[in-house]
Amino acid sequence: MSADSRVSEIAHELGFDLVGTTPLQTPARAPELERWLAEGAHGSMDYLERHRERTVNPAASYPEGRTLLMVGVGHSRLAHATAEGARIARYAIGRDYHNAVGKALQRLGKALAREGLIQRFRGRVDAVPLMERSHAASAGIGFESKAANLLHPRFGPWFFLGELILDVELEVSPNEPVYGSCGSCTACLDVCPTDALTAPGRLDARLCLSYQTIEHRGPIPHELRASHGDWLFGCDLCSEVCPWGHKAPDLADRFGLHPAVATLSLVQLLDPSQTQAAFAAAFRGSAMARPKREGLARNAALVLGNRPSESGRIALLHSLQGDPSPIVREASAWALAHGYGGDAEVPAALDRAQRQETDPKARAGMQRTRERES
Ligand code: B12
Ligand code: SF4
Ligand code: SF4
Repeated sequence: MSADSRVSEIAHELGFDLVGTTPLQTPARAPELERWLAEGAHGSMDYLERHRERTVNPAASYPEGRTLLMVGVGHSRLAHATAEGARIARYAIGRDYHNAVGKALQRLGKALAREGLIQRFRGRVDAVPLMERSHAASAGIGFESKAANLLHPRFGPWFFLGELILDVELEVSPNEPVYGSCGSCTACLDVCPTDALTAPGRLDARLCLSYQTIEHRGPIPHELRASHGDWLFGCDLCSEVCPWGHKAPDLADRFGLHPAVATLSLVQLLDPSQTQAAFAAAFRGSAMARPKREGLARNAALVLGNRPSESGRIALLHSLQGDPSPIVREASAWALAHGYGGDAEVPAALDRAQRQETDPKARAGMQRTRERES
C-alpha cells in the first residue's frame, strides 16, 4: 500500500472523516485576511492581528514543516434549546472539540511516526496562526461558501477542522469527492439577523452574534441586542439554512451532551452569587467556558430580555441590584427595559439602579437604554 493510502487509512481508523494534504505555505486566502484585519472586522480578537505574519507565512513558524495534513470531523446533530428556550450553537453542546480533536491528532501523529511515515509532527486546532478553512480548501476537503464556512457534500457546514504539521513532503488525496458550490443560493446572507455577512464569503465579526456571545468581552452593542433573540452562545443561523447540510447524518453521540448544557438554566446563570470558580468547575470540558461566567451571564440577561417570563423578571431584578459585574448589571437593565417595561416595578428599579451605579460605563449604558427603549 502506498504511503498516501496508508495515511488516509490510519486517519479514518482514528475517527477522522476527511483528510487531505497541502504544502505548508502561504494560504491562498491570505490577501483576504490582510484586508479583513485592515478593516478592523476582527473586532477585539487582537490575537488574530498579533499572529498576522505567522498566519500569512506559516513556514517561518515551523522550519521543519513541509506538509499540512488537514482533517475534518463531522459534528452534525439536531438543534438544542434549553428548557427556557435559549439556543446554543451545535458545536458547543457536547464535549469541547478542542480537547477531543486535539487528542485524536496526537494519536494520529504518533501512529504515523510508528509506521515510519513521518518523524516529527505538531497537532493544531482552531485558535492557531493558520487559516484553517483556506488550507483545508486547498487540501480538497471542502469548498468555500458565501457564509464563509467551508462546506462538504456530506456534512454541509457541520464539521470541525484541525491539522498536523508534518516534516515530510506528502500528498494524500481526499477520500471522498468534494464537489459543489453555492450557485445562486443566498439563504445565509438573507437569514443573518445583523447583516454580518457583508458580501459573499465576507463576515464582519463585529456584527456577528457568534463573536459577540463568545469572543467579545465588554457590553454587547445596544443596536445588536434585540437581534440576539434567544442565542445564548454562538449562532447557527447561517449554517442551519444551508441546503448542503440538510441531509447530514445525526452524529450527536460523537460529542454527547455536556452535563452543564443538559441542566442549563438562564436564571441560575444570572444568579449573582455564582462565582467564576463554580462556573468554571461546572463548564470544565465545555467550549462554553470561554466567555467565563461574566460573559455567559451577560448573554443570559439579553435572552431573558428577548424572551420575557416571570422567573426571568425576578432573576433580572436580582441581577440588576446585586451582580458583581457592571457588564451584567447593565445588560440586565437593558433586558428589563426591553422585555418588561410595562411591569409596575421595573421603571422605579431602573431609576434606582442607574442612580446607584458606581461604574461610569455601566451608568452610561443604562442611560443609553433609557433613551432607546422609552
Ligand atoms: C476568528 C474565527 C471566528 C470569528 C470570525 C469568523 C470568520 N468568518 O472570519 C467568529 C467568532 C465570528 C467565528 C464564528 C464562527 N466560527 Co470560527 N473561527 C475563527 C478562526 C479562529 C479564524 C478564522 C479567520 O482567520 N478569519 C479570517 C477570515 C478572512 O478567514 P476565513 O473565514 O477562514 O476565510 C474564509 C472566507 O473568508 C472565504 N472567503 C473569503 N473571500 C471569499 C469570497 C468568496 C466569493 C467566497 C465564496 C468565500 C470567500 O474564504 C476563506 C477560507 O478559504 C477559525 C480557526 C482557524 N484557525 O482558521 C475558526 C473556524 C473558522 N470557526 C469555525 C466555526 C465552526 C464557527 C461558527 C460556525 C461557530 C458558531 N456556530 O457560532 C461561526 C461561523 C460564522 C461564520 N459564518 O463564519 C470552524 C469552521 C469549520 C467550517 N466547516 O468552516 C473553524 C475552522 C474552527 C475549527 N477548527 O473547526 N469564528
Ligand atoms: S453566525 Fe449568525 S450572526 Fe454570524 S454571520 Fe452567521 S447568521 Fe450572521
Ligand atoms: S446557505 Fe446557500 S449561499 Fe449560504 S453557504 Fe449555504 S449554499 Fe452557500
